[in-house]
Amino acid sequence: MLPPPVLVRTARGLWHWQWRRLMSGLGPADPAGRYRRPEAAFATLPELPADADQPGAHVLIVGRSCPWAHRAWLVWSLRRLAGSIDLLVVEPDPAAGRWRFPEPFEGCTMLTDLYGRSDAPPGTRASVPVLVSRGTGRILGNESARLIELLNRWPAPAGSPDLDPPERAEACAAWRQRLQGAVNDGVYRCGFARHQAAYDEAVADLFTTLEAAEEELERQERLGSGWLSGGEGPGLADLVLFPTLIRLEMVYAPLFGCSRRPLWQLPALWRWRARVFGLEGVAATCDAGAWRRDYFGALFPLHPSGIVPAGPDLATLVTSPPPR
Ligand SMILES: N[C@@H](CCC(=O)N[C@@H](CS)C(=O)NCC(=O)O)C(=O)O
Repeated sequence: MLPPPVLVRTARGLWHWQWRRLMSGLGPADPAGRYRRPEAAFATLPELPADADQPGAHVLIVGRSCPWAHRAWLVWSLRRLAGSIDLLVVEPDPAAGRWRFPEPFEGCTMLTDLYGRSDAPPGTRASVPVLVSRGTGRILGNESARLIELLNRWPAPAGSPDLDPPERAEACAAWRQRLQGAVNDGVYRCGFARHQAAYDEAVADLFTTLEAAEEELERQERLGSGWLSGGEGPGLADLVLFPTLIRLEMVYAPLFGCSRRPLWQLPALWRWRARVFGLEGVAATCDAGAWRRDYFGALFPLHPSGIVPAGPDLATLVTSPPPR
């Protein structure tokens, strides 16, 4: 027998109230219910340290599921910085909502311990990516937009690409600026919206920008390039777009409602995504199982059951041409 309507209404009202409280734990919102990303504590572009080329003197800490960490990992990988910067992958601790070191690092078991020792203001979110000096645990930076610029200037082996060459710097900067708000943060603005209008605005921004990227990539392909800011190889703009788009069908469409158009309807973007995935070292930065587990398992307010969906298989997103 169905419960009486008054009970249903009360239960819904209570759940909704509780849901709004839980959503505040995911991030702040403005009065209109639009998600607002908190500022990083070490947000300025760090100086290139004097011992930058000393093997192992610095450690880049990333988490597999984090798209902001993914962009730093991609730059580290494509510029072949493994000889000078160690990569450390932290694991999520969903019960505590924190990042945990696989084994103690600089005497810390949790990333919050490392941040606690730094000069970050109390209450700072212990986020990835973060670049630290080994031995002292000093944090050089934790804002991915700045870290990728630093990693692109980091001394690299001969033949490593410059991902932001002067001749495309202007186009690259313009795309990065646009993608950051509408796409990289845009998927979170969709998923963490508190009201329909906030979601509608975010999803419109997201897909308008993806459609603009589609047009630009078509144009670049006609010019003989396959990259967002032109040229013969990927630039920083490509590397900030990729972590978001590779998670689209797997996480952001089903969980955050980023589903206005399936990506196969944007065939130049689809081809571009496969092109980026095919670059040496990129596949190793992609762990679809971890993405699904971390997002569906940890974002309780959006997915209380915690059930992790089965697909889609990453290989089907990056190898096959889009359906015509
Ligand atoms: N401003 C940062 C944001 C990074 C960020 O939000 N990282 C998330 C994972 S995707 C995190 O580590 N959050 C931990 C927390 O908020 O406690 C950047 O772009 O580098």
